[in-house]
Amino acid sequence: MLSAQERVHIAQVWDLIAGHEAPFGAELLLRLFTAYPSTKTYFTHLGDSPDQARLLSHGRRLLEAVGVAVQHVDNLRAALSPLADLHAHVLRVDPTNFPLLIQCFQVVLASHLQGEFTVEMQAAWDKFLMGVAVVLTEKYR
Ligand code: ZNH
Repeated sequence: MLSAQERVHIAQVWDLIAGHEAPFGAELLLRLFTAYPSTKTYFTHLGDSPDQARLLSHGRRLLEAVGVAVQHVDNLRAALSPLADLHAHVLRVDPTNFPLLIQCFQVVLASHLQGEFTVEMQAAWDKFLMGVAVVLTEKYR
C-alpha cells in the first residue's frame, strides 16, 4: 500500500517520463544488459548488441506498461494480469531479474532528473516497482 505522499512522488516523476517512454526505456535496457549481461539471454532475438531501433521499441513497450501501472496503483493485480501470465508462463523470466531491472530503472531516473529526484521519490519508486515485480512474478509455480 502506498501512502498519499508516495503516490504524489510516483505521479510527479511519471509526469517527467510520460511522452519519453522509448528513450527512457531504451536506456534502461542498455544499462540492464551492460551491468547484468546474463539478462541478455532472454533477448537473444535482439542480437548480441541490439540496435537502437529494437531497444527503443522494446523500451517503449516496457515503460508504457509501467505507465499503465502508475494509472492503476490500487489495482496492479488486475491491470497487469495479462503481463503476469506472459512473464510466468510464456517468457519464464527468472524472478531474480526483476530487482536488477528495478535497480537500473532508478539509475536512469537519477541520471536524468538529478537533484529533482529526491530521496523520498527514490524510496517511493522502489516500493512501487517492487509492487509491480511482485505482481509480475506471482503466477510462477
Ligand atoms: Zn518484460 C516483454 C514489461 C521485467 C523479459 N515485458 C515485455 C512486454 C512488456 C514487459 C510490456 C511486452 C509484452 C507484449 O509485447 O505483449 N517486463 C515488463 C515490466 C517489467 C518487466 C513492466 C518490470 C517492471 N521482462 C522483465 C525482466 C525481464 C523481462 C526483468 C528479463 C530480464 N519481457 C522480457 C522478454 C520479453 C518481455 C524477454 C519479450 C520481448 C519480445 O517479445 O521482444
